[in-house]
Amino acid sequence: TDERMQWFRDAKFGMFIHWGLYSVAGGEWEGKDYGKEQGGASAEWLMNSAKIPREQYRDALSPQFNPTQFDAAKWVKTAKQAGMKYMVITSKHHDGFCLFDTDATDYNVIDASPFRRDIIKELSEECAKQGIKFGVYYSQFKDWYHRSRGRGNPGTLSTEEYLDLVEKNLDELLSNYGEISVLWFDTGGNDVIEADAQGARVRELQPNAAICSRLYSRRVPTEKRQYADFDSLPDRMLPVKRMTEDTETCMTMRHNWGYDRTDDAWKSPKDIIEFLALCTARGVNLLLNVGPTPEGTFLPEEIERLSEVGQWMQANGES
Ligand code: FUL
Repeated sequence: TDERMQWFRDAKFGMFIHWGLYSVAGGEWEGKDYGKEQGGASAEWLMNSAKIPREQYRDALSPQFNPTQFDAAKWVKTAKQAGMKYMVITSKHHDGFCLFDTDATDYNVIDASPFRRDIIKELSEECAKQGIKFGVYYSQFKDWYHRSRGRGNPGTLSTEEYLDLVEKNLDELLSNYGEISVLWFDTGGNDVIEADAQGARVRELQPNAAICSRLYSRRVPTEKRQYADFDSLPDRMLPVKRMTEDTETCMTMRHNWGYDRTDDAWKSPKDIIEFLALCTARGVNLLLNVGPTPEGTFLPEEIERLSEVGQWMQANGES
């Protein structure tokens, strides 16, 4: 793992992007605010928080997903200027909607949205072009659209079919987009065999990809997390001592990860810079999150913070 993970150690700082159908809703459903600043779950949890039936969520939001101002070159440039060395985007979050072209489900940006552009393709190509590493977040366990959740919530797929979908999605993500440097799994279940199989698939198709420990449930002891290349700490957590193992923490710029229309709990540029400095001192990578708008842009507040971080990085010889 040592050689394989060297880039990750050197990188220290990356951009996290939460973007999907939930961005269109911006934390609101039928006039009610479900965002985290309201004490609820984060905006990308809307489908779950507002208990929206899958067809209703899909039919309301997917026809509106048309981020015509999306410009991969601009996003990657903004990340680079902030001093970030890698980018990780939600290829599929818990709502099940895929931001990439897939043959395994119609619930994707090409078949189910007017946008019809493969976001993962455009970003992966731009990252390669501009020389930063590219990775994908993929919610392997929670999928409120496809996976059956017991009685009254049948899902479109049985467990077996769902695992098949995950396998196909992984094959696509790991085969069609050049080098994938991070596979950011999230909130794994307790089934170690299932997780190991997914980890093994990643290792097989992209031997150099760094796999996030959230492939496994945190209840699975560390020594049994065979395919976890780096430990992903709970959001914004920092260990008290300097880490010698590969570790990453993530943080968002306000309360919500996905775009939220009313969240104004912005962390100050100073807060962010201090946290980054602390992360670096503890030997922990920081994945700093933005939640782009439904139009496909970063918010002015995000751009301002990223640019201040970039100036600080430059002043400290870290560009
Ligand atoms: C959590 C998810 O449930 C949140 O929606 C978000 O993606 C955060 C980074 O990880 O596990």
